[in-house]
Amino acid sequence: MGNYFSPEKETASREQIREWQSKGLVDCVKRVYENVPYYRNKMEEAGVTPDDIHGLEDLHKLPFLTKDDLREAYPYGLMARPLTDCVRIQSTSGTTGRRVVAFYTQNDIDLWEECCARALVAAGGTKDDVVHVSYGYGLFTGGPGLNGGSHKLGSLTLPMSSGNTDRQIQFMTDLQSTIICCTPSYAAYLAESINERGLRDKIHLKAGIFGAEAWTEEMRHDIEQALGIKAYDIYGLTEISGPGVSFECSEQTGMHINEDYFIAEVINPKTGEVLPDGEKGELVFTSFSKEAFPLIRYRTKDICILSREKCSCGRTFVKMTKPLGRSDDMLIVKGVNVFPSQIETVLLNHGYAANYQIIVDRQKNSDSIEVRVEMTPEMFSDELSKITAREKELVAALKSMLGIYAVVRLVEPKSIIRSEGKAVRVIDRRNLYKG
Ligand code: DLL
Repeated sequence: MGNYFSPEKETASREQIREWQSKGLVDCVKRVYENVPYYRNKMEEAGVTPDDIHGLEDLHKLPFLTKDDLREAYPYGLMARPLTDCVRIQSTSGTTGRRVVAFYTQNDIDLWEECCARALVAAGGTKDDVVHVSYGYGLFTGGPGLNGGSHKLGSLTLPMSSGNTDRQIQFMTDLQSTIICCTPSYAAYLAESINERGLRDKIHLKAGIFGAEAWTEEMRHDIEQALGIKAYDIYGLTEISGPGVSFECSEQTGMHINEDYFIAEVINPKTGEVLPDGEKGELVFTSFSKEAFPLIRYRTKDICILSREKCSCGRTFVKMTKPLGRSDDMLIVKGVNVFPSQIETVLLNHGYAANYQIIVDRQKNSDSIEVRVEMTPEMFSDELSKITAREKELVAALKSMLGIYAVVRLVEPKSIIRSEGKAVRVIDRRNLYKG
């Protein structure tokens, strides 16, 4: 048994949770049907109206929502409340087509921050902790989410944001940070930097809350050893609120989904059929409590397994495994979501053909991305300095499109192996999804 931020919610009976979800769903469907023409059209196309939805048992009648819907409805088309009721916008990285913009009322922010506070408490956090938030702040949800959760808990919050490792370590030692929140890759990098500087003894960390990208059990072990902490996983996505959709407890065997706010389903990504607990499939969320931007049956593209087995922490919320892969081609590199199509767009816009390869690797827990692209025969006959200049130009264009640095290598025409079937454009050497 442990401590909880919202004990009455986190340990509620399954019947109670089902009742919250049923009532919330019925209410949410009515709200979106009345206020969001996009939803009304979708429901009409599927031949379903709010009168058909009496509770959780009718969820399967509702159509799925995908990233394509979000793109089509960008930016305001899925809002269920007028803009004047909203107090915040968050967004994912990516080009307009891929970018997700989420809107929040004050209530939506409160709900989200409560989820993050629960994650902090599950990791042993209390109001006496110094919570060092090194997720990025800004449009990305990581920094604002954990920052808000830490405030809700009453902990002392250090809004460090990412980068400037020397300053991070200095604050960490001077102000005796006890909980660190960042991506697992950055945690590994911080751990390495701390140990290199011989400062391990000056660190007071006891726990870390790491998410936003896939990481393995081996990586967890390495970080725990290097920093002398317990490392907890946290999951979330901008569309549904941000970090804290689910979080790990002391058992560290999967993440509890905040089911008083979100309904989780796992489906067969090919057929859309709902799968029973224990089976692997695509995770789908219904954020029925959200006011400004509630999503019904949103397909996350994350592959995982749900389990409702009793947890020794006492929480009754369903648990999801770490994401075991994705059903689309999105990569997460240095914590940033990258679609190969974004890279292709840059290449084509700069006069290259679509003969390229993206190589993602992780050395010493730090991600790298290299783009190899074939020159046209005319470019190939250019002098070296011109080729180097072209590479630099692509590096800058990719940085501006993706927000991260990618190595660019221009290679000889016809040197990238042609595939007889689907082109193998991405080589991900990280092996991230082995659990
Ligand atoms: O990454 C929110 C977040 C911030 C979660 C900080 C945890 C901590 P997005 O940028 O919208 O939101 O990316 C969402 O990231 O669909 C997953 O594919 C992936 N992801 C998030 N958490 C994890 C995790 C934030 N713990 C996408 N393990 C999701 C593996 C994760 N993948």
